[in-house]
Amino acid sequence: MNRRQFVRTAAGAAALLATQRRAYGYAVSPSVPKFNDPLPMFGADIPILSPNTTRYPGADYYEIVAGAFRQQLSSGLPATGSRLYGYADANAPNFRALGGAIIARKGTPVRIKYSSQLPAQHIIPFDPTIPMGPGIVGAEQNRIAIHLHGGLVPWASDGGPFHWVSPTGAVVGSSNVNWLHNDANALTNDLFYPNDQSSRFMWYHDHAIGTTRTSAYAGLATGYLITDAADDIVDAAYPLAGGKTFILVFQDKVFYNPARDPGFGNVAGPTTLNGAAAGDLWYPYIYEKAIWKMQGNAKAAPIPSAIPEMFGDTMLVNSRVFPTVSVDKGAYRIRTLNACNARFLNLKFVYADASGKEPLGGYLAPTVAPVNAWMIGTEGGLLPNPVQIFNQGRPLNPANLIPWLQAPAERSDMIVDFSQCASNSKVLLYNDAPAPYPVGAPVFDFYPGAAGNPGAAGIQPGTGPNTRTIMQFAVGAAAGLPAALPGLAGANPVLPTVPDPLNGGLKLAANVINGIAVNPVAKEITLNESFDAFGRLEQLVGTNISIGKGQFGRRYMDPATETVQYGSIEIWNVYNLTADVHPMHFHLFNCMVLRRRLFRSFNGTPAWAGLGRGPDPGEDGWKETIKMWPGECTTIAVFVEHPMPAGKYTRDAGGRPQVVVPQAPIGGVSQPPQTSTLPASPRPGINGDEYVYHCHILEHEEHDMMRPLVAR
Ligand SMILES: [Cu+2]
Repeated sequence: MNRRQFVRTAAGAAALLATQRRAYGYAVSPSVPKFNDPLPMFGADIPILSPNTTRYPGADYYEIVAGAFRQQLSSGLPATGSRLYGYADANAPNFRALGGAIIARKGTPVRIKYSSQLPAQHIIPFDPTIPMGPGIVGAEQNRIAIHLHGGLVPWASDGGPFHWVSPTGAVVGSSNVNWLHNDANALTNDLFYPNDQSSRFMWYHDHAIGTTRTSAYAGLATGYLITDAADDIVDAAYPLAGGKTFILVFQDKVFYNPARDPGFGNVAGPTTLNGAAAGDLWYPYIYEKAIWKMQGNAKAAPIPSAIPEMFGDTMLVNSRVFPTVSVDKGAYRIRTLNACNARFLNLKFVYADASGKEPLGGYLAPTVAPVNAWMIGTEGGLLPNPVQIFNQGRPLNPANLIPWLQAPAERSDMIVDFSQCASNSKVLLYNDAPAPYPVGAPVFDFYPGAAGNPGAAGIQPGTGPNTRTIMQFAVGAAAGLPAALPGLAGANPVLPTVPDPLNGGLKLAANVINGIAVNPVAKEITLNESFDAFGRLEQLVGTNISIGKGQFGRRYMDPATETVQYGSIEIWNVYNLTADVHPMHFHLFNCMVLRRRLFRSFNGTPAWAGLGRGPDPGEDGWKETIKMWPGECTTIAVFVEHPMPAGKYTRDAGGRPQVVVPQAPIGGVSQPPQTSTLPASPRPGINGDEYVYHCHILEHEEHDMMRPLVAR
């Protein structure tokens, strides 16, 4: 049985029934011209915060506020702008989409105090019926929790689901502890990031339970870059004009078009949207049976309702709709982030036709542009060696049609060489990943004449909606930098691996690595699909122990089942019993892909279908967001480092980590340092340090594909 056959026979592909839509169906965005607007650049158009370096000597200190604002995201959208959420410097708030980015240096801690100015009512319909834990009510739709995605940080600064605070700080989630503040007005809204990680492109985004998917969609997300000496060498080889950092953040959105959905501005139920205007963000709020599977004779879902996956119809890069950027005929270092809620991106470079806006050769057989591209890093930093992704625009391995498939939350660090492209040509960044991935539903694929999409007739060439033509590179005539690949060997060491002839793929090279014994007991994890009390699809994570009726899936609020030890190496086997690829994201630790292996059936143990295969190209470094394919067991090696290692941070009598915080002088009088001790999580049943792991399809994460991760 191959992957596709499994998908066909599996018990529940998420969205296969899309043959008709209601008036308020999915393609509601107005037509917006493509490639008219310049690509915003981080550091120029998108604010990068400046640290206060004197408040806590030796650390970069930031005060960040989350707020609502309006900004025009396309010259083709109303000048009044779209209503958005974002981050800004709390002392001089200048809210811009994706604003509040941070550049950190390895070895220099970052401290953050954060607060919320969000409105009491969310700008995206709020569904209180998905699990949110005790004591959380709709009036706290403005709560926030800042999670540093990819950060090796003490658990109390992880910004997990229950780390949220309300705007005044008067109400906090049950995981919030006050350990860094020693002043009289102690609040629990501060964070400590040690930054003892190699260079890597991370991001921080909201993670408050019940509003993660909607607050991230509304805009609470931006970049967080750690640099180090190895990174400097790469940057020196690829300087960009003005010293700007070439980052591409991809998002799919829907912009409200009142002609298509008159009801959106006044959604019945717990939330009304207080006058959503044309051009504001639109988000699905009705569980449409015509699109989503529903259990048997289930009663109607509430309105507004959570939905299984949010797919936009209009693509943004760096907060701009279908932008364009001029490049020389040379090589660039480009870091990317898929910040879509649910959409996978299978990226490639294609030539544009004479209009410059549509793919030459059409949508089904676009003409590749002769771009050479190498991946040099992913979520966990630099790879052991550069991996060529495209040769003259074509996959290096002709059988691999998805060499640059980016799931939500995945990042890539790329060297992209336009030198072989025709002078003054237009090159489009093109995506043909089905949505949901990998089966796909035509209703979520937007381009002129899109087969099977009932909204395609309204899509004209040169305009959105469109989810295939993401952005345009306007290639000039001048020669640029050569693609001189950096030597990466030794910059970011990985665990040693060897081929595993018994199982296929790779295995760790030894039972003891760097003095650490590999835990001989692997963790057995399952990814599951089920239905909730309303008959709605829900995704779950479980172990290989049945909880009855052959079901393995557990909910986030169920007791923790995964505990890891600091300073350990473990093997996790994750069996995907669903029909979707799930990008599983692990807080706290990085991991390495060892093997993916098909199984025919799973009843607690797998019946294998042959040997497994090793990691895909570009997966041979550290990762924290890993694609888990349907019908496969993905085996990963997990390295659990302590975010505050004993050699650098002291311990109290009970063995709890401490951070000694230098204090700035007050009125010229030097102040003694303060010692802050990190407590264990107060949440019942955790009995240790509390993290989570979850699918990074945000609608899956919140309903309910997330589990506690306990570290001790
Ligand atoms: Cu998922």
